[in-house]
Amino acid sequence: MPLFIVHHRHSPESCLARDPATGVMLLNHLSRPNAARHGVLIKGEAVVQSSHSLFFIAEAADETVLQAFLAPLRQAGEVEVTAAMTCAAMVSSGGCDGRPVNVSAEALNPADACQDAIEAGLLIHSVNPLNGETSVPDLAGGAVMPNGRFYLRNHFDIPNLDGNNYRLSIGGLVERPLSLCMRELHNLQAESHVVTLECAGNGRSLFDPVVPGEAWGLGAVSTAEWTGVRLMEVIERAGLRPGAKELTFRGADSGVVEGHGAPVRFERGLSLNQISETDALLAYEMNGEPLSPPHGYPLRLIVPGWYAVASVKWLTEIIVTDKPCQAYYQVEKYWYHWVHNGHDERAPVKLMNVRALVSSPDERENLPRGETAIRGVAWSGAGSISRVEVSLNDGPWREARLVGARRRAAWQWWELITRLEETGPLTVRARATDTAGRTQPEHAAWNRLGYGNNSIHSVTAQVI
Ligand SMILES: Nc1nc2c(c(=O)[nH]1)N[C@H]1C(S)=C(S)[C@@H](COP(=O)(O)O)O[C@H]1N2
Ligand SMILES: [Mo]
Repeated sequence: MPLFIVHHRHSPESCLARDPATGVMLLNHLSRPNAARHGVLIKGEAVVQSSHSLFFIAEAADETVLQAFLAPLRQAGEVEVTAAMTCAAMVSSGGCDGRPVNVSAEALNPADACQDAIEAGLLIHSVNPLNGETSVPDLAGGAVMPNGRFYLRNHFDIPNLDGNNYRLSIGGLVERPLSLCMRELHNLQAESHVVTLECAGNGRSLFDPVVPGEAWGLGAVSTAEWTGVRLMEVIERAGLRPGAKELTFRGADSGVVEGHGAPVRFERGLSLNQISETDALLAYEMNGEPLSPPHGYPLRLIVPGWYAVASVKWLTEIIVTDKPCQAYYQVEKYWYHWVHNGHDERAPVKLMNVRALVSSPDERENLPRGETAIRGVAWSGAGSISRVEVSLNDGPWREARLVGARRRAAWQWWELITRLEETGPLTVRARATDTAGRTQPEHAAWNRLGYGNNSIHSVTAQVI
Protein backbone atom coordinates (compact mmCIF):
# COMPACT_ATOMS: atom_id res chain seq x y z
CA MET A 1 0.00 0.00 0.00
CA PRO A 2 1.21 3.56 -0.66
CA LEU A 3 2.99 5.26 2.19
CA PHE A 4 2.31 8.82 3.44
CA ILE A 5 3.74 11.24 5.98
CA VAL A 6 1.06 13.22 7.80
CA HIS A 7 1.85 16.50 9.54
CA HIS A 8 -0.80 18.13 11.73
CA ARG A 9 -0.36 21.53 13.38
CA HIS A 10 -2.69 23.64 15.53
CA SER A 11 -2.39 26.95 17.33
CA PRO A 12 -1.33 26.99 21.00
CA GLU A 13 -4.74 28.47 21.90
CA SER A 14 -6.62 25.54 20.42
CA CYS A 15 -4.32 22.79 21.71
CA LEU A 16 -6.36 19.62 21.44
CA ALA A 17 -4.44 17.67 23.98
CA ARG A 18 -5.09 20.28 26.71
CA ASP A 19 -8.75 19.37 26.94
CA PRO A 20 -8.81 15.87 28.47
CA ALA A 21 -11.98 14.81 26.65
CA THR A 22 -10.67 15.89 23.23
CA GLY A 23 -7.27 14.42 24.03
CA VAL A 24 -8.82 11.04 24.76
CA MET A 25 -11.07 11.23 21.70
CA LEU A 26 -7.97 11.80 19.53
CA LEU A 27 -6.02 9.03 21.18
CA ASN A 28 -8.84 6.65 20.39
CA HIS A 29 -9.26 7.96 16.88
CA LEU A 30 -5.56 7.53 16.13
CA SER A 31 -5.38 4.10 17.78
CA ARG A 32 -4.23 1.38 15.42
CA PRO A 33 -7.49 -0.64 15.60
CA ASN A 34 -9.60 2.44 14.83
CA ALA A 35 -7.27 3.52 12.02
CA ALA A 36 -7.46 -0.01 10.58
CA ARG A 37 -11.28 0.26 10.56
CA HIS A 38 -10.83 3.34 8.35
CA GLY A 39 -8.42 1.45 6.07
CA VAL A 40 -5.37 3.22 7.45
CA LEU A 41 -2.29 1.53 8.86
CA ILE A 42 -0.36 3.78 11.22
CA LYS A 43 3.33 2.87 11.31
CA GLY A 44 4.50 5.29 14.00
CA GLU A 45 3.61 8.68 15.39
CA ALA A 46 5.32 11.39 17.43
CA VAL A 47 4.52 14.85 18.72
CA VAL A 48 7.22 17.48 18.46
CA GLN A 49 7.70 18.83 21.98
CA SER A 50 6.24 22.32 22.71
CA SER A 51 5.37 22.93 19.09
CA HIS A 52 1.74 21.71 18.78
CA SER A 53 2.85 19.61 15.89
CA LEU A 54 2.21 15.91 15.25
CA PHE A 55 3.79 13.67 12.62
CA PHE A 56 2.88 10.19 11.63
CA ILE A 57 3.65 7.68 8.95
CA ALA A 58 0.69 5.80 7.52
CA GLU A 59 -0.26 3.39 4.76
CA ALA A 60 -3.58 3.62 2.95
CA ALA A 61 -4.98 2.41 -0.37
CA ASP A 62 -4.94 6.02 -1.59
CA GLU A 63 -4.87 9.59 -0.33
CA THR A 64 -8.68 9.96 -0.29
CA VAL A 65 -9.00 7.14 2.25
CA LEU A 66 -6.36 8.77 4.41
CA GLN A 67 -7.88 12.26 4.09
CA ALA A 68 -11.29 10.97 5.26
CA PHE A 69 -9.66 9.48 8.34
CA LEU A 70 -7.92 12.80 9.09
CA ALA A 71 -11.15 14.85 9.36
CA PRO A 72 -10.96 15.32 13.18
CA LEU A 73 -7.43 16.69 12.86
CA ARG A 74 -8.41 19.03 10.06
CA GLN A 75 -11.16 20.51 12.23
CA ALA A 76 -8.56 21.42 14.82
CA GLY A 77 -5.87 22.88 12.62
CA GLU A 78 -3.84 22.21 9.47
CA VAL A 79 -3.12 18.84 7.94
CA GLU A 80 -0.42 18.25 5.37
CA VAL A 81 -0.15 14.89 3.61
CA THR A 82 3.01 14.01 1.70
CA ALA A 83 3.46 10.92 -0.49
CA ALA A 84 6.43 8.89 0.71
CA MET A 85 8.09 5.54 0.17
CA THR A 86 10.15 3.07 2.13
CA CYS A 87 13.94 3.19 1.94
CA ALA A 88 13.76 -0.19 0.17
CA ALA A 89 11.43 1.28 -2.49
CA MET A 90 13.79 4.24 -2.87
CA VAL A 91 16.82 2.02 -3.45
CA SER A 92 14.97 -0.29 -5.83
CA SER A 93 13.75 2.71 -7.86
CA GLY A 94 17.32 3.89 -8.31
CA GLY A 95 17.58 6.78 -5.83
CA CYS A 96 15.67 9.62 -4.18
CA ASP A 97 14.68 11.21 -7.50
CA GLY A 98 13.76 7.84 -9.04
CA ARG A 99 10.23 6.75 -9.78
CA PRO A 100 8.68 3.74 -8.08
CA VAL A 101 9.39 0.64 -10.13
CA ASN A 102 6.49 -0.46 -12.26
CA VAL A 103 5.91 -4.02 -11.17
CA SER A 104 3.87 -6.30 -13.37
CA ALA A 105 0.96 -8.15 -11.76
CA GLU A 106 2.89 -11.41 -12.21
CA ALA A 107 5.72 -10.30 -9.93
CA LEU A 108 5.90 -9.54 -6.25
CA ASN A 109 6.70 -5.91 -5.48
CA PRO A 110 10.47 -6.12 -4.89
CA ALA A 111 10.49 -3.18 -2.48
CA ASP A 112 7.81 -4.76 -0.28
CA ALA A 113 9.57 -8.12 -0.29
CA CYS A 114 12.83 -6.36 0.56
CA GLN A 115 11.21 -4.39 3.37
CA ASP A 116 9.92 -7.65 4.89
CA ALA A 117 13.38 -9.19 4.62
CA ILE A 118 15.01 -6.18 6.31
CA GLU A 119 12.48 -6.24 9.13
CA ALA A 120 13.12 -9.96 9.65
CA GLY A 121 16.82 -9.17 10.06
CA LEU A 122 18.39 -10.24 6.75
CA LEU A 123 21.46 -8.45 5.47
CA ILE A 124 20.47 -7.31 1.98
CA HIS A 125 22.89 -7.78 -0.95
CA SER A 126 20.58 -6.61 -3.71
CA VAL A 127 16.98 -5.45 -3.91
CA ASN A 128 16.32 -6.36 -7.50
CA PRO A 129 16.61 -9.36 -7.66
CA LEU A 130 16.17 -9.75 -3.93
CA ASN A 131 19.17 -11.40 -2.26
CA GLY A 132 19.88 -11.39 1.45
CA GLU A 133 21.76 -13.46 3.99
CA THR A 134 21.45 -14.30 7.67
CA SER A 135 24.13 -13.03 10.02
CA VAL A 136 26.35 -15.86 11.27
CA PRO A 137 25.52 -15.36 15.00
CA ASP A 138 21.83 -15.60 14.01
CA LEU A 139 22.40 -19.08 12.59
CA ALA A 140 22.48 -20.34 16.16
CA GLY A 141 19.10 -20.59 17.80
CA GLY A 142 16.28 -23.05 17.30
CA ALA A 143 16.59 -26.32 15.41
CA VAL A 144 15.36 -24.55 12.28
CA MET A 145 15.62 -20.98 11.04
CA PRO A 146 12.50 -18.80 11.38
CA ASN A 147 11.12 -18.43 7.84
CA GLY A 148 11.63 -14.66 7.64
CA ARG A 149 15.29 -15.06 8.50
CA PHE A 150 16.03 -17.83 6.02
CA TYR A 151 18.46 -16.43 3.42
CA LEU A 152 17.03 -15.44 0.04
CA ARG A 153 18.62 -16.07 -3.33
CA ASN A 154 16.78 -15.01 -6.46
CA HIS A 155 18.01 -14.61 -10.01
CA PHE A 156 14.98 -12.71 -11.33
CA ASP A 157 11.77 -11.00 -10.19
CA ILE A 158 9.83 -13.04 -7.64
CA PRO A 159 6.77 -14.59 -9.32
CA ASN A 160 3.52 -13.81 -7.54
CA LEU A 161 1.71 -17.07 -8.23
CA ASP A 162 -1.91 -17.72 -7.33
CA GLY A 163 -2.07 -21.01 -5.43
CA ASN A 164 -5.74 -21.46 -6.37
CA ASN A 165 -5.05 -21.45 -10.09
CA TYR A 166 -1.64 -23.10 -9.88
CA ARG A 167 -0.86 -26.36 -11.66
CA LEU A 168 2.23 -28.52 -11.79
CA SER A 169 2.58 -30.21 -15.15
CA ILE A 170 4.54 -33.40 -15.69
CA GLY A 171 5.22 -34.24 -19.32
CA GLY A 172 7.77 -35.53 -21.80
CA LEU A 173 8.66 -39.23 -21.75
CA VAL A 174 5.79 -40.27 -19.47
CA GLU A 175 2.88 -42.67 -19.91
CA ARG A 176 0.29 -40.26 -18.51
CA PRO A 177 1.07 -36.52 -18.63
CA LEU A 178 -0.22 -34.97 -15.41
CA SER A 179 -1.44 -31.54 -14.44
CA LEU A 180 -1.85 -31.36 -10.67
CA CYS A 181 -3.45 -28.58 -8.65
CA MET A 182 -2.43 -27.86 -5.07
CA ARG A 183 -5.45 -29.72 -3.69
CA GLU A 184 -4.40 -32.87 -5.55
CA LEU A 185 -0.85 -32.52 -4.25
CA HIS A 186 -2.13 -32.02 -0.70
CA ASN A 187 -4.17 -35.23 -1.06
CA LEU A 188 -1.05 -37.29 -1.71
CA GLN A 189 0.83 -38.69 1.24
CA ALA A 190 2.83 -35.92 2.92
CA GLU A 191 6.34 -36.22 4.30
CA SER A 192 8.43 -33.77 6.32
CA HIS A 193 12.22 -33.52 6.24
CA VAL A 194 14.59 -31.17 8.02
CA VAL A 195 16.97 -30.04 5.28
CA THR A 196 19.77 -27.49 5.18
CA LEU A 197 20.01 -25.38 2.04
CA GLU A 198 23.26 -23.65 1.24
CA CYS A 199 23.89 -21.41 -1.74
CA ALA A 200 26.87 -22.62 -3.76
CA GLY A 201 28.17 -19.05 -3.61
CA ASN A 202 28.16 -18.93 0.22
CA GLY A 203 31.52 -17.53 1.34
CA ARG A 204 32.32 -16.25 -2.16
CA SER A 205 33.45 -12.82 -0.87
CA LEU A 206 36.26 -14.59 1.05
CA PHE A 207 37.95 -15.89 -2.12
CA ASP A 208 41.14 -14.12 -3.03
CA PRO A 209 41.48 -12.91 -5.79
CA VAL A 210 37.95 -11.52 -5.89
CA VAL A 211 35.46 -13.37 -8.11
CA PRO A 212 32.35 -11.98 -9.84
CA GLY A 213 28.85 -12.80 -8.59
CA GLU A 214 26.82 -12.05 -5.48
CA ALA A 215 29.36 -11.22 -2.75
CA TRP A 216 28.02 -13.53 -0.06
CA GLY A 217 29.52 -13.57 3.40
CA LEU A 218 28.90 -16.83 5.29
CA GLY A 219 25.15 -16.56 5.95
CA ALA A 220 23.72 -17.90 2.67
CA VAL A 221 22.76 -21.09 4.47
CA SER A 222 19.75 -22.07 6.61
CA THR A 223 17.72 -25.03 7.73
CA ALA A 224 13.97 -25.64 7.64
CA GLU A 225 11.52 -28.47 7.98
CA TRP A 226 10.04 -28.92 4.52
CA THR A 227 6.72 -30.69 4.01
CA GLY A 228 5.41 -32.01 0.73
CA VAL A 229 5.15 -35.01 -1.53
CA ARG A 230 8.02 -37.29 -2.56
CA LEU A 231 9.10 -36.33 -6.06
CA MET A 232 9.23 -40.00 -7.14
CA GLU A 233 5.66 -40.56 -5.94
CA VAL A 234 4.46 -38.05 -8.53
CA ILE A 235 6.83 -39.32 -11.23
CA GLU A 236 5.62 -42.89 -10.65
CA ARG A 237 2.03 -41.74 -11.03
CA ALA A 238 2.92 -40.30 -14.43
CA GLY A 239 4.82 -43.50 -15.34
CA LEU A 240 8.14 -43.42 -17.18
CA ARG A 241 8.35 -44.30 -20.85
CA PRO A 242 11.32 -46.29 -22.22
CA GLY A 243 14.41 -44.13 -22.59
CA ALA A 244 13.43 -41.77 -19.75
CA LYS A 245 16.65 -40.80 -17.97
CA GLU A 246 16.62 -37.14 -17.04
CA LEU A 247 14.27 -34.59 -15.50
CA THR A 248 14.17 -30.86 -16.11
CA PHE A 249 12.60 -28.70 -13.41
CA ARG A 250 11.23 -25.39 -14.67
CA GLY A 251 10.54 -22.43 -12.41
CA ALA A 252 8.00 -19.71 -13.20
CA ASP A 253 10.70 -17.00 -13.12
CA SER A 254 12.65 -15.72 -16.09
CA GLY A 255 14.80 -12.80 -17.13
CA VAL A 256 17.59 -11.49 -19.29
CA VAL A 257 21.10 -12.87 -18.76
CA GLU A 258 24.45 -11.95 -20.24
CA GLY A 259 25.08 -13.31 -23.71
CA HIS A 260 21.46 -14.27 -24.47
CA GLY A 261 19.09 -12.13 -26.49
CA ALA A 262 15.86 -13.66 -25.27
CA PRO A 263 14.92 -14.02 -21.60
CA VAL A 264 15.78 -17.40 -20.05
CA ARG A 265 13.74 -19.40 -17.56
CA PHE A 266 15.18 -20.66 -14.29
CA GLU A 267 15.61 -24.35 -15.03
CA ARG A 268 17.72 -27.11 -13.58
CA GLY A 269 18.06 -30.82 -14.31
CA LEU A 270 18.75 -34.04 -12.42
CA SER A 271 19.15 -37.56 -13.73
CA LEU A 272 16.87 -40.30 -12.41
CA ASN A 273 20.01 -41.91 -10.94
CA GLN A 274 20.82 -38.75 -9.01
CA ILE A 275 17.22 -38.51 -7.79
CA SER A 276 17.26 -42.12 -6.59
CA GLU A 277 20.11 -41.15 -4.24
CA THR A 278 18.17 -38.30 -2.59
CA ASP A 279 14.78 -37.99 -0.89
CA ALA A 280 13.79 -35.17 -3.23
CA LEU A 281 10.57 -33.53 -2.13
CA LEU A 282 7.97 -31.35 -3.84
CA ALA A 283 7.53 -29.02 -0.87
CA TYR A 284 4.57 -26.76 -0.17
CA GLU A 285 5.33 -25.99 3.49
CA MET A 286 8.32 -24.53 5.27
CA ASN A 287 8.38 -24.94 9.06
CA GLY A 288 4.66 -25.70 9.10
CA GLU A 289 3.58 -22.66 7.06
CA PRO A 290 2.76 -22.45 3.37
CA LEU A 291 5.90 -21.38 1.47
CA SER A 292 6.17 -17.60 1.28
CA PRO A 293 6.34 -16.10 -2.24
CA PRO A 294 10.11 -15.37 -1.99
CA HIS A 295 10.83 -18.99 -0.99
CA GLY A 296 8.87 -20.50 -3.88
CA TYR A 297 5.11 -20.37 -3.19
CA PRO A 298 3.17 -22.50 -3.85
CA LEU A 299 5.60 -25.36 -4.66
CA ARG A 300 9.33 -25.89 -4.83
CA LEU A 301 11.71 -28.75 -5.23
CA ILE A 302 13.93 -29.64 -2.26
CA VAL A 303 16.96 -31.76 -3.11
CA PRO A 304 18.60 -32.78 0.19
CA GLY A 305 22.40 -32.73 0.17
CA TRP A 306 22.76 -30.69 -3.01
CA TYR A 307 23.76 -27.05 -3.18
CA ALA A 308 20.47 -25.16 -3.14
CA VAL A 309 20.55 -24.18 -6.81
CA ALA A 310 19.03 -27.64 -7.43
CA SER A 311 16.01 -26.80 -5.27
CA VAL A 312 13.96 -25.01 -7.94
CA LYS A 313 11.39 -22.56 -6.54
CA TRP A 314 7.97 -21.74 -8.11
CA LEU A 315 8.14 -25.11 -9.81
CA THR A 316 5.58 -25.25 -12.62
CA GLU A 317 6.83 -28.00 -14.92
CA ILE A 318 8.72 -31.27 -14.78
CA ILE A 319 9.83 -32.52 -18.17
CA VAL A 320 11.10 -36.09 -18.55
CA THR A 321 13.70 -36.57 -21.30
CA ASP A 322 16.36 -38.95 -22.52
CA LYS A 323 19.06 -36.24 -22.55
CA PRO A 324 20.53 -34.06 -19.81
CA CYS A 325 19.06 -30.60 -19.25
CA GLN A 326 20.83 -27.93 -21.31
CA ALA A 327 19.43 -24.88 -19.49
CA TYR A 328 21.53 -21.78 -18.87
CA TYR A 329 21.83 -22.38 -15.11
CA GLN A 330 22.76 -25.99 -15.79
CA VAL A 331 25.49 -25.58 -18.39
CA GLU A 332 26.76 -22.00 -18.19
CA LYS A 333 26.65 -21.39 -14.43
CA TYR A 334 27.15 -23.58 -11.37
CA TRP A 335 30.35 -25.16 -12.63
CA TYR A 336 33.58 -25.19 -10.67
CA HIS A 337 36.21 -23.81 -12.95
CA TRP A 338 39.60 -24.39 -11.34
CA VAL A 339 42.96 -23.45 -12.73
CA HIS A 340 45.56 -26.06 -11.72
CA ASN A 341 49.15 -25.40 -12.86
CA GLY A 342 47.87 -23.37 -15.78
CA HIS A 343 45.36 -26.08 -16.78
CA ASP A 344 41.62 -25.53 -16.68
CA GLU A 345 39.53 -28.12 -14.92
CA ARG A 346 35.75 -28.13 -14.74
CA ALA A 347 33.16 -29.98 -12.69
CA PRO A 348 29.46 -29.32 -12.09
CA VAL A 349 28.32 -28.04 -8.68
CA LYS A 350 26.48 -30.89 -6.95
CA LEU A 351 26.65 -31.95 -3.29
CA MET A 352 27.39 -29.42 -0.55
CA ASN A 353 30.93 -29.50 0.76
CA VAL A 354 31.49 -30.34 4.42
CA ARG A 355 31.68 -27.21 6.52
CA ALA A 356 31.50 -25.85 10.09
CA LEU A 357 30.72 -22.27 11.10
CA VAL A 358 31.43 -20.69 14.48
CA SER A 359 28.29 -18.80 15.51
CA SER A 360 29.49 -17.91 19.01
CA PRO A 361 31.67 -16.03 19.78
CA ASP A 362 31.05 -13.45 17.11
CA GLU A 363 33.90 -11.59 15.43
CA ARG A 364 35.23 -8.91 17.87
CA GLU A 365 32.91 -10.06 20.67
CA ASN A 366 34.13 -9.40 24.21
CA LEU A 367 34.23 -12.56 26.31
CA PRO A 368 34.71 -12.52 30.08
CA ARG A 369 37.43 -14.76 31.47
CA GLY A 370 36.28 -18.07 32.91
CA GLU A 371 34.04 -20.74 31.47
CA THR A 372 32.65 -20.12 28.01
CA ALA A 373 30.77 -22.09 25.34
CA ILE A 374 32.07 -22.07 21.77
CA ARG A 375 29.15 -22.99 19.49
CA GLY A 376 28.24 -23.40 15.90
CA VAL A 377 26.71 -25.48 13.14
CA ALA A 378 28.18 -28.00 10.71
CA TRP A 379 26.78 -29.79 7.68
CA SER A 380 27.70 -31.76 4.60
CA GLY A 381 25.91 -32.92 1.47
CA ALA A 382 27.70 -36.28 1.46
CA GLY A 383 26.72 -37.64 4.86
CA SER A 384 26.04 -36.59 8.40
CA ILE A 385 28.68 -34.91 10.54
CA SER A 386 30.92 -37.34 12.37
CA ARG A 387 33.25 -34.87 14.08
CA VAL A 388 33.82 -31.17 14.71
CA GLU A 389 37.15 -30.00 16.07
CA VAL A 390 37.98 -26.61 17.50
CA SER A 391 41.36 -24.93 17.77
CA LEU A 392 41.91 -21.91 20.04
CA ASN A 393 44.77 -19.53 19.22
CA ASP A 394 46.25 -22.11 16.84
CA GLY A 395 46.48 -24.65 19.64
CA PRO A 396 45.75 -28.37 19.17
CA TRP A 397 42.43 -29.48 17.62
CA ARG A 398 39.97 -30.44 20.37
CA GLU A 399 36.85 -32.44 19.70
CA ALA A 400 33.57 -30.56 20.20
CA ARG A 401 30.37 -32.24 21.41
CA LEU A 402 27.72 -32.82 18.75
CA VAL A 403 24.36 -31.59 20.05
CA GLY A 404 20.94 -32.94 19.07
CA ALA A 405 19.82 -35.46 16.47
CA ARG A 406 22.15 -36.68 13.68
CA ARG A 407 20.23 -35.95 10.54
CA ARG A 408 21.46 -36.94 7.14
CA ALA A 409 20.62 -33.69 5.36
CA ALA A 410 20.38 -31.11 8.13
CA TRP A 411 23.03 -29.19 9.97
CA GLN A 412 24.38 -30.38 13.25
CA TRP A 413 24.80 -28.23 16.35
CA TRP A 414 28.10 -28.50 18.16
CA GLU A 415 29.66 -26.92 21.25
CA LEU A 416 32.86 -26.92 23.20
CA ILE A 417 32.89 -25.74 26.80
CA THR A 418 36.26 -24.33 27.73
CA ARG A 419 37.95 -22.05 30.29
CA LEU A 420 39.48 -18.82 29.15
CA GLU A 421 42.34 -17.94 31.49
CA GLU A 422 44.16 -15.17 29.68
CA THR A 423 42.94 -11.83 28.42
CA GLY A 424 43.65 -10.73 24.86
CA PRO A 425 42.66 -11.89 21.38
CA LEU A 426 41.12 -15.35 21.04
CA THR A 427 41.08 -16.91 17.58
CA VAL A 428 38.56 -19.72 17.26
CA ARG A 429 38.71 -22.11 14.31
CA ALA A 430 36.34 -25.01 13.66
CA ARG A 431 36.74 -27.92 11.27
CA ALA A 432 34.08 -30.53 10.44
CA THR A 433 34.45 -34.08 9.12
CA ASP A 434 31.53 -36.04 7.65
CA THR A 435 30.66 -39.75 7.70
CA ALA A 436 31.96 -39.97 4.12
CA GLY A 437 35.39 -39.07 5.53
CA ARG A 438 35.59 -35.65 3.94
CA THR A 439 37.00 -32.74 5.91
CA GLN A 440 37.70 -29.06 5.36
CA PRO A 441 40.78 -27.56 3.75
CA GLU A 442 42.65 -24.61 5.23
CA HIS A 443 41.87 -22.78 1.99
CA ALA A 444 39.29 -24.06 -0.49
CA ALA A 445 40.44 -24.19 -4.11
CA TRP A 446 39.84 -20.87 -5.82
CA ASN A 447 37.53 -21.18 -8.83
CA ARG A 448 36.43 -18.62 -11.40
CA LEU A 449 32.79 -18.29 -10.28
CA GLY A 450 33.51 -18.65 -6.56
CA TYR A 451 31.58 -21.79 -5.63
CA GLY A 452 31.90 -24.22 -2.75
CA ASN A 453 34.13 -22.17 -0.45
CA ASN A 454 34.48 -24.40 2.62
CA SER A 455 37.75 -22.99 3.96
CA ILE A 456 38.07 -23.44 7.73
CA HIS A 457 36.10 -20.68 9.48
CA SER A 458 38.06 -18.47 11.83
CA VAL A 459 36.67 -15.88 14.27
CA THR A 460 38.65 -13.57 16.51
CA ALA A 461 37.09 -12.45 19.80
CA GLN A 462 38.60 -10.57 22.78
CA VAL A 463 38.92 -12.05 26.24
CA ILE A 464 38.53 -9.25 28.78
N1 LIG B 1 12.98 -20.74 -9.70
C1 LIG B 1 14.10 -20.48 -9.02
N2 LIG B 1 14.56 -21.39 -8.15
C2 LIG B 1 15.69 -21.16 -7.45
C3 LIG B 1 16.44 -19.97 -7.64
C4 LIG B 1 15.92 -19.01 -8.56
O1 LIG B 1 16.49 -17.92 -8.75
N3 LIG B 1 14.76 -19.30 -9.22
N4 LIG B 1 17.62 -19.80 -6.96
C5 LIG B 1 18.29 -21.03 -6.52
C6 LIG B 1 19.42 -20.78 -5.65
S1 LIG B 1 20.89 -20.42 -6.41
C7 LIG B 1 19.35 -20.93 -4.29
S2 LIG B 1 20.72 -20.75 -3.34
C8 LIG B 1 18.06 -21.29 -3.65
C9 LIG B 1 17.69 -20.27 -2.60
O2 LIG B 1 16.51 -20.63 -1.96
P1 LIG B 1 15.86 -19.61 -0.90
O3 LIG B 1 15.74 -18.27 -1.55
O4 LIG B 1 14.56 -20.20 -0.51
O5 LIG B 1 16.82 -19.56 0.26
O6 LIG B 1 16.99 -21.37 -4.57
C10 LIG B 1 17.30 -21.95 -5.81
N5 LIG B 1 16.10 -22.10 -6.57
MO1 LIG C 1 22.48 -20.31 -4.79
